Amino acid sequence: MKISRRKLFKGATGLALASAAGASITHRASAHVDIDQEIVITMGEMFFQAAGQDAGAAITVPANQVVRLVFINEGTVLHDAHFGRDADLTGRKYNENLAAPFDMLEIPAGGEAWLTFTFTDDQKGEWEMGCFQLGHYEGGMVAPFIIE
Ligand SMILES: [Cu+2]
Repeated sequence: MKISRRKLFKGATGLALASAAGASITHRASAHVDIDQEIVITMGEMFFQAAGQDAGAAITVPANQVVRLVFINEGTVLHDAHFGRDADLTGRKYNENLAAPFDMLEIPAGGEAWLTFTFTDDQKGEWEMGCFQLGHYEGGMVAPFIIE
């Protein structure tokens, strides 16, 4: 899997990078990849909602394509996005992390950020996207994340 990650916060100029063997990293804000599909996902209390879908509805992405997930936090508190299976509500993470070694994205209230993934055939299947801020997953801030 290739990961290109750019993280933009309101008023911030910092660039956060995923760093890992095998990850393709976007080091410059001017770098670009061609995006096959973009999905805008609104975050709020307590939900993920993909554009054109109901809150909490499954988000389906194709394997072997460059997919950009744009997160917009329209809520009033910080939210995060983890991808995986088998939620660990004590450790506040998924026991099986879809995007390892990428961990998760945190977006402050009013913030926006995006992730670009290319999932592989062996990642096809049903996963979840969840927010592990205390009480959020439990409050329903989780959605099926399906790679097909
Ligand atoms: Cu949250």
